[in-house]
Amino acid sequence: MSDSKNISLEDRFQEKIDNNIQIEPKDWMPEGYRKTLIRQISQHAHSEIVGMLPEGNWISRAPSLRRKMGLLAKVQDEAGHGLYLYGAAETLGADRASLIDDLHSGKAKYSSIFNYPTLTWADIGAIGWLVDGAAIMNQVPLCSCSYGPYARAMVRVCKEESFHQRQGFEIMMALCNGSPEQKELAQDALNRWWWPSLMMFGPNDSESKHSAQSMKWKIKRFSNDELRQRFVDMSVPQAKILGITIPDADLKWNEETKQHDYGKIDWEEFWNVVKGNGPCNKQRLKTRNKAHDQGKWVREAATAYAEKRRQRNANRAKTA
Ligand code: FAQ
Repeated sequence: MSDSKNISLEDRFQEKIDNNIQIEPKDWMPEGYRKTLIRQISQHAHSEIVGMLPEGNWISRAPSLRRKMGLLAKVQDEAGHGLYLYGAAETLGADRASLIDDLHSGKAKYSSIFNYPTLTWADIGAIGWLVDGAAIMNQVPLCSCSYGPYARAMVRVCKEESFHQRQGFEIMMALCNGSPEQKELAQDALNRWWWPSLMMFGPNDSESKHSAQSMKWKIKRFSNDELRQRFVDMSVPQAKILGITIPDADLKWNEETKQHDYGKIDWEEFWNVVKGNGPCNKQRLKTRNKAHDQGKWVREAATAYAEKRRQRNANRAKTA
């Protein structure tokens, strides 16, 4: 660290980041850093919450008690992730109720992937395998991001996502080792979820408006394209083990780069979904709004209980 007295707060902050010293809620931080974190963490929280819906849709139709228990636990985990993340955003001064209002009004973004429908049971396998797989690839580096509360929340989230990925892969494995019809369901799910999973990593680096600054601040540790490439390289051998084919005619091993080359992503589809025009955007927001309205009495009861406890503790403190 520099000991110059003239160093600006901003330079001192960047020095801490460069020296891998984590930033904590009460530390000085540039307004842009705070805003970027609130944006990313709240979008991430919203994704976890909306992300419960495509899979929640299959809890009542899971093919066995064991599958139902696994899926139920997974969906509950995603709710927990959303809550830790809203908590992390609050440490930056964000108001949870306003963030949630922004989600419900359609103002806030959440991951594009959750606007696709879950048509068959195999989609639950594909989500666990691919969507949780992509989420882990993106989130493990966040465990060492520069903002302490976000990094710490990610440690537990990643452990749980690993379990989710394994349960998804195991569903795919069971289907691929089952009847020809079951294997066909698995292939169909891979066909529909592959490209949207690649889109989860965000636009190409050349189009990613936040990446350069977020990487300088070590909020992001790798670029969108770097993580997407790792995901492709990880998934290809897994698809081989399952015996199903990734729907990309241009996918091939590149001996020079020691990576897989892959085909062109349909960015028009991606931006269309991000702008609210994907297959399920409207349905997802409608369902979230309905759940929020129906939970009003729970929030009111919890607030009344907390207020009663606060008063009781205050009275006890007075008489002690
Ligand atoms: N969908 O400049 P960049 C999960 C937006 S959690 C929608 O590259 P950035 C767990 C971006 O926000 C999945 N919008 O942005 C689970 C920005 O818009 P803005 C969520 C997207 O932030 C599994 C604009 O495009 N994970 O799956 C998407 O540097 C199974 C420009 O993009 C996280 O949130 C997209 N895919 O990089 C749950 C991880 N991509 O704000 C249930 C944390 C980009 O200017 C079941 N987030 N946009 O209006 C991140 O790592 C980053 O925010 C990125 C985007 C990489 C997503």
